[in-house]
Amino acid sequence: MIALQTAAAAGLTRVGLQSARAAEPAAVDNAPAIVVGSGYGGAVAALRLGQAGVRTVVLEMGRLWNTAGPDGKVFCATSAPDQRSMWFRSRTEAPLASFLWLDLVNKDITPYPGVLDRVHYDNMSVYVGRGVGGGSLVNGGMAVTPPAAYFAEQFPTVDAAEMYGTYFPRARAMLGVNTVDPAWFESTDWYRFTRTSRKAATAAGLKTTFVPNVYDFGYMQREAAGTATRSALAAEVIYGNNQGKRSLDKTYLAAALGTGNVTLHTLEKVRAVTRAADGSYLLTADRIDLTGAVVETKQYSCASLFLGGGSLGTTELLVRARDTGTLPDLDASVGAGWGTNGNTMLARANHVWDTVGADQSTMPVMGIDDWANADNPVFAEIAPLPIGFETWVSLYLAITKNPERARFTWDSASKTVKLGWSAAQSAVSVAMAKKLFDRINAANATIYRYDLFGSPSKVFADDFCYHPLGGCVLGRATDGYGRVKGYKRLYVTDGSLVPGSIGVNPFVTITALAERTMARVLAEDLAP
Ligand code: FAE
Repeated sequence: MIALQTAAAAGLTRVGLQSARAAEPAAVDNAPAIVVGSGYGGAVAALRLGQAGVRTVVLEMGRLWNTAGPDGKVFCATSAPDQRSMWFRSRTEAPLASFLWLDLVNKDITPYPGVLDRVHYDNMSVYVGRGVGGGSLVNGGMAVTPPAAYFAEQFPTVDAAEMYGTYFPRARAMLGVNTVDPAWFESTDWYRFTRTSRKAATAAGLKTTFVPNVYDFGYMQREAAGTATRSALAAEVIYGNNQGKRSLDKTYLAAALGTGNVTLHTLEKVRAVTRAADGSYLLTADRIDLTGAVVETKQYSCASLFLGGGSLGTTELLVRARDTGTLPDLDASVGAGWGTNGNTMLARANHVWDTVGADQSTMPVMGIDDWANADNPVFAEIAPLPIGFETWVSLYLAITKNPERARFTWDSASKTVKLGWSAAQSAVSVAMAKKLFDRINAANATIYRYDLFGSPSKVFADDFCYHPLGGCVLGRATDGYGRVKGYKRLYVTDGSLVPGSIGVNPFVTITALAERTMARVLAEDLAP
């Protein structure tokens, strides 16, 4: 597998294995296939198209993250965020707003196409990755395969045996999934925080389970031994990992470029899609510079269009296309079926003797698994709070089985897409998380932390999520394989296919479903 080609500069707009084709064409740039977005869904599409010999262009609105900044690093430190941290912000917006109610976390920055975005809707904001690799650049790397029964409940028309026999294993192998060495886990200071949370869960009679990750645990052990440059052990995660993590630019996308058939254009945001009389798709994309100014508006055309802009990006494009009349035959269900995967963050205060340690790895490796509890299904990831001193805090990302769903709609006045999520819908997740953690607090005689999520004494972070899912749900807005209803050769391959909840961290499911779509589409629709 090769590494991504070195970019000449951060503002580079075109990367290929061979040298980039010469000048930008003045008019329409044609390709047999175009992929919008380079997260999990987009990366799988690009690789499988490239391997099948289909010349493919990938359009990504974020930048390529392979150029060192003035500090010699590609990504900035979490503790000292600079312009690289967030997508066109003048101040960072970290998930944990405060510590001891003090605004110690967020910093003023210069607007720039940074790697983490927080997209604000009414009552809900959504964290997403921006750049070549999408969410894989900023996420916690937890690579979880959902319980088969819940997968079947969410995807009743998908052959679960084929998913678990073929596509989940294929996805895990390509993503480089591995597990922490249990003996090292039990002995290292870097996972004391996890062991302390496990002890509290066990005291409440709850089950915990190890969770795989795409961070290279061999590398992490070398970090701990002092023989490798620290990344997960240097608090790096939400603004990017400089080492250790097998993000998509090192796996699927590197392999896609290695086919020689895939070209990647960065800092280009697709804003409109329509169809020409001959059935090809016409795309309008704004190319921005590092200040965010639109420096060029480009036109593309392709016979086959693969949408991998993520739940927000893909759904926004399609809702806009349907409701402004550029793709009027899209199904009425486009925009519907969106959920937060029941995400709620919270923290507990441990007793003074139950330390969590000043040293904390940023890669979670364990969850409290109470999903089988029909009364209150919750899977809670034991999350780090790596701020470099003892806090006695146990932090969690609870994934609850919240059945609430919302719809994206086109607002013609503001020319934007709105999300109809309400605070009452978040309250459903909070109630489920609270039920589980009240139990843990009762068993351990502990309390919640009140100082981490802003506004006086907010215990449950109910206003943001990391797992946006749905909007173009499989089998509703598309057929059973991601082919968009109403249009030939238009496909969705990303998290918008998942109907609002999958019960675990979602990227393995998104990747496996994309593998399934690509296998079917290449065999049936694009066969030579
Ligand atoms: P995604 O990875 O978001 O990729 C979409 C790409 O398309 C992005 O690069 C966009 O910049 C680009 N794009 C969007 N619209 C356009 C457009 N119009 N034109 C051009 N480009 C566009 O989508 N999941 C896990 O399974 N395990 C974890 O540990 C985990 N931790 C997380 C931690 C954080 C902080 C965050 C933010 C997310 C986390 N997630 C985790 C969620 C996971 O990253 C997410 O489900 C996937 O990245 C979604 O994959 P998609 O392919 O749907």
